[in-house]
Amino acid sequence: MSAIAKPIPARMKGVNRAEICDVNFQEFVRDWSGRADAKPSPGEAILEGSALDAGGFRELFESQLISRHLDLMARVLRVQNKVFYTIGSSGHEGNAMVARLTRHTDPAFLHYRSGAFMAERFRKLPGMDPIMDSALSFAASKEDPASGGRHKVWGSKPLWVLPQTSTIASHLPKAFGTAVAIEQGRRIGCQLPIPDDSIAICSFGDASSNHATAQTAFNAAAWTAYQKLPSPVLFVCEDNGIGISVKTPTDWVARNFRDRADLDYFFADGLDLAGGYGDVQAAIEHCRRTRRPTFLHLRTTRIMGHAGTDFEIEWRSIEELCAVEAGDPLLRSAAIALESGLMSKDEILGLYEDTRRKCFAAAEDADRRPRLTSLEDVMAPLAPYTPAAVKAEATRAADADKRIAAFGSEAKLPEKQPPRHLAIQINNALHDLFAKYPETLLFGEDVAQKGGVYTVTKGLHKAFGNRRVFNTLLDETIILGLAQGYANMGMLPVPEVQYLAYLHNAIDQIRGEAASLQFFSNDQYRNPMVVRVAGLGYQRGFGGHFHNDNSITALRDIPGIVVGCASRGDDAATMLRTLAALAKVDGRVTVFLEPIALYMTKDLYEPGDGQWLTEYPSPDQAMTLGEGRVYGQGDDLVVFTYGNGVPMSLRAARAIEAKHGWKTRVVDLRWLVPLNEAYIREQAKSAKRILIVDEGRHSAGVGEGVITAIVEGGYGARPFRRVVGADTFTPLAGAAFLVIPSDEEIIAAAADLAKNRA
Ligand SMILES: Cc1ncc(C[n+]2csc(CCOP(=O)(O)OP(=O)(O)O)c2C)c(N)n1
Ligand SMILES: [Mg+2]
Repeated sequence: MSAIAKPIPARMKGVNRAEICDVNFQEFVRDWSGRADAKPSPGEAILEGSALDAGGFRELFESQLISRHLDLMARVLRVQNKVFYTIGSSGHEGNAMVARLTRHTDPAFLHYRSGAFMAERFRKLPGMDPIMDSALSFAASKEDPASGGRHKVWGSKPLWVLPQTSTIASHLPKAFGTAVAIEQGRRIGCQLPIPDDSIAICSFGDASSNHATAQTAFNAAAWTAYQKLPSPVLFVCEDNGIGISVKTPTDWVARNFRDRADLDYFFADGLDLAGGYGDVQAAIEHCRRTRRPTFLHLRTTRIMGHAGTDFEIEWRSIEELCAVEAGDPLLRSAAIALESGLMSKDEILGLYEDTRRKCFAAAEDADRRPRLTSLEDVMAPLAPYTPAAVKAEATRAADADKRIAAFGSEAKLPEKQPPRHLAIQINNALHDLFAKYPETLLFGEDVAQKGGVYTVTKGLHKAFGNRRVFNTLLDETIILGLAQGYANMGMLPVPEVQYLAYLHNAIDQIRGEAASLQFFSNDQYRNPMVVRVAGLGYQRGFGGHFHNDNSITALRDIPGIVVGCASRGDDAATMLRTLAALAKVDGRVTVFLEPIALYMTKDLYEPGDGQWLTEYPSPDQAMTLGEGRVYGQGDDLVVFTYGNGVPMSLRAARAIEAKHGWKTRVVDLRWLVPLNEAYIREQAKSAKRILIVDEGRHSAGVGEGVITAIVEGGYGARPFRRVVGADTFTPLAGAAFLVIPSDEEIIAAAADLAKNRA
């Protein structure tokens, strides 16, 4: 006999699904007609056979209700402009079980549907108020303890919930990185900020589990476990069967993850606290005990659409909508409360209304609190810089005995050696960083035994061992995710991206993630790092585009980061000290851009002149952020440049002086992000003519920034020319040199300026 579909009452066909779910719950409780057991004591199983006791159930149920009423409140107050976010947690309230069964010191990287998880985690510390804290975040209040009003985000410093961006899946690599760091920190003797047996928790949706950034984290975790290395990360896939409007194929998540090698799969029903609790517990205990990556597939549903703006009624059938809403986990929780005899109908409805009242009262209160009203306030946590402390830290030498141990003997200290080229001095500076900071880690592709493809990291592995210098799997996203993880656990990561061209496929880990953490957490969380990137053009006999990439623009517009580019060995050493100090003192994300073509360059003007070799600066010297290096005193022509442009411009300047009789000055900017506009103007002030030599691309490159600084400084009337890379990819062999500036072009640009008598 075929089932006869029940007619859907008119009330249920309404447009406002939040109201319908709200009424559904109340009607469900009122109309419940089952038989109640005798009231259980708090320590008794909530239902026969359940791993959850009655006391625990009650708290979880309360957390679920807080989460639900925050959602309902947001829908009502959004239209009054008191709340600015309506992506809810309804249908996902089972994630409170994960919070209950983990510790508040287990770092959590959460999906945006984590209201119940948060409410439950708030119980772990006394005196905290999940409703008010959440309301402040919904209201974008300056007093929002998670982000200071910058983002509606689940976050808490005391509860170890690191705020996440809205980019789905982008948090999985750093969650994995944090798990690895928990284990590795102990091994290198670094004091962790959390207990040694902590695990990293990471939740995300079913659709997000397909994302490349998620997949690479699963892969990296499994790759690690396969080698019997620990990575205690709990991946929680909150499977509601849909991503905005795209359905996940039935059983896809189970099928995709159930049998993955070295990713241990558990399923739990997140719609049923009594039924799901034991399975959630099993997954968490497994992760903590075995230190293996664990995949918890948590069944959820999505009530009230993707967000307040998603009118599901317009694109889904009413029958389907009603069926989804009938699976509301709060109906199941109410039924458990009633069946078990724990709560009466009136108690449940009383608690429901009481929670509603609290959420609305908190939201109204939050609406009266101050919001961010000045640009200065908004940007305050973005790029902290305390120059005196940075200078003091950068010029603080490592203990003499540690340096001697790092370099082998006193006689081998680099400052006692003859002048050397860039690659050697970077290598020396890295040794020094390792001697100075025992929490430094260097990792990337081929950096360990081989010492990098250009031998820049040679000897570090031998000197400091596997635990501090190691090869990663081949994935830049993971390299940068690891960096964030180590930073979260108090270490100083120095990840290497082998070529600038390969930064681009992973750049969101800097742009969206690492660089934004300080901003979105109101400077409560920092992930300091020094990212080494080898790049730029002019390599002879090797290359093509991918080894000669000159796209610096991708880094230029990332707010808050620092990018330095040293063209000679002594500058590299003093710059690295400052980058590390910026990371240590101010928590900054810094990038050290290494010009590959200058690694081995020894001569400047003539073969054999050795003029591009430099002495190693003593360890009490450091470069000030933003300060360039000036060659020559002249004003007839001032050349602004960086990287390979520096030696080229110096050579060209000699020819230009000879030809035009001009006294020149070549300014190596050294710091590319942020550009020091005041410094550029100072240098431009007395210039009679200006040349900008920029090996990056024509569009949106460093040169554009220099010109803007000059023009905005009021010096735009000076005759100027720009010699700059073309807007093209770099071809192979000799043709590569056609697309980037040359000595001859610089000389020609000066000749052109000479014709300009203005
Ligand atoms: C990288 C990225 N692409 C697209 C989006 C837009 N977006 C936000 S949520 C979402 C669907 C996510 O679905 P799922 O992972 O199943 O989570 P759910 O919302 O169902 O809980 C999409 C496409 C995004 N935030 N990030
Ligand atoms: Mg989903």
